[in-house]
Amino acid sequence: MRTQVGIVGAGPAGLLLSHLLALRGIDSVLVETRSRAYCEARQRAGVLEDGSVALLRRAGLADRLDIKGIEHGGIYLQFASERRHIDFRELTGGRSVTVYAQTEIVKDLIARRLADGAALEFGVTDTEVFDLDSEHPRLRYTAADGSRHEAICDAIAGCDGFHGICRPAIPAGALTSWERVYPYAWLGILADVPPSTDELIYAHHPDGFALHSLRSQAISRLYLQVSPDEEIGNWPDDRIWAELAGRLELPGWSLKQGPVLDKGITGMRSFVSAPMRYGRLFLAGDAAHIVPPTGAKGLNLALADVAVLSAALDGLLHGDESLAASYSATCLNRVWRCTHFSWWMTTMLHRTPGADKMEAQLQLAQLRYIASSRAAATSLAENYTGIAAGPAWHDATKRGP
Ligand code: RFL
Ligand code: PHB
Repeated sequence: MRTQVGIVGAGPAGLLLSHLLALRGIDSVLVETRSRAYCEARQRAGVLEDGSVALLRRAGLADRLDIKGIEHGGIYLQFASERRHIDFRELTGGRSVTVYAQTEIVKDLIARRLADGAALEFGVTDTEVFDLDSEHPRLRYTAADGSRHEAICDAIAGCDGFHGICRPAIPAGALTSWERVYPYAWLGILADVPPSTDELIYAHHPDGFALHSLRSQAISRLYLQVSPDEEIGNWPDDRIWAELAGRLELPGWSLKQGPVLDKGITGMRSFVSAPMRYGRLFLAGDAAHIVPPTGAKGLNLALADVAVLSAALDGLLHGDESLAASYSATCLNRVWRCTHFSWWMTTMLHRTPGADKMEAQLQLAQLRYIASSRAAATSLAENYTGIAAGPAWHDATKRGP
């Protein structure tokens, strides 16, 4: 089989890339190990930067997003029994974020790719990528019916997440990676109850971090900091609600409780692997970098990577290598900014097991500073709503012509 771009992984990165390439008249084959139902139900991110919303609109993918997405003009930071609003619109000249679940983006993308007749295969096994430093890298996989296939490509996009096969296919000496594993995890629930807040609440608490998010006016999404070796079986619903109510408690406010629809525990790490290209294999999204979820950046980074990659591949396939050559550096600029922001939010808001008493005081000093200094609050707001990466902001402080 011959295709222009072989894409591994039907998460947001792989699906959006195949659509953006199709808009440029470039064909692709996209293979995914999981079933369509699994991909559409996997509970993950919920917050889109305004740049991500604009990208999805430009790509003609925002019909449902424009109806169901909920625009938020800020967040609440809660600490020392106070809840302080950080007003993004006011601080950043009108910018906002949109609450729209990753599950919905994935559903929108799959429906659109199938309607457009894309080569999209779920339930594949034994995916392999070869000849990465040649002009025709190959993608091999076993389809759901057991037949073995080989796609001869002009380029391969590794969009197969942190545990995928593409990054490990790059010779070890060609990559440098940086990693930090945090000594805590998030227990997340999806609950059939209207949210008890109009905007997200990020709460610092002596018992550990808590986050109140939402999926719609009827469905809440909440998270609790737990130990990374915690077992979900130790957390019956009553215990989860009691812990959430305690950590989010505020005089005059109460947490509405309801049936738990889904629950799970996720570990937290920061990870960056560079460069994001080896020969004609390009890595995008979680395959190349992971951030802890506290800054709500992972999905946005995955979408931003493939926006850059679609233009780079278009150039490469038409004889202009310049954007492909700068792909990794362009993306890593944004990746490192978000890696720092996510680390900063995470370490400011979570209780570090075994830390001395000084640590909580330093965290509270930082939180009070954000709540009282326009400069500090603006820094949080512009990072959360999304800094447009690229020469414009990189060079913003340079003087002269
Ligand atoms: P994905 O979504 O992991 O998709 C990779 C796909 O590749 C498939 N795959 C393979 N397919 C074929 N052959 C193989 N050998 C394969 N190996 C793997 C996998 O089955 C999968 O379908 O990566 P992608 O596309 O890069 O997207 C990244 C995002 O999913 C991720 O960054 C976000 O979910 C992170 N994240 C958040 N990001 C935000 O921007 N805002 C948020 O509010 C936010 N909240 C979160 C989050 C992640 C969380 N968890 C569970 C880690 C909250 C949580 C709890
Ligand atoms: C979510 O709604 O799932 C969510 C929101 C904000 C975060 C992380 C996750 O920082």
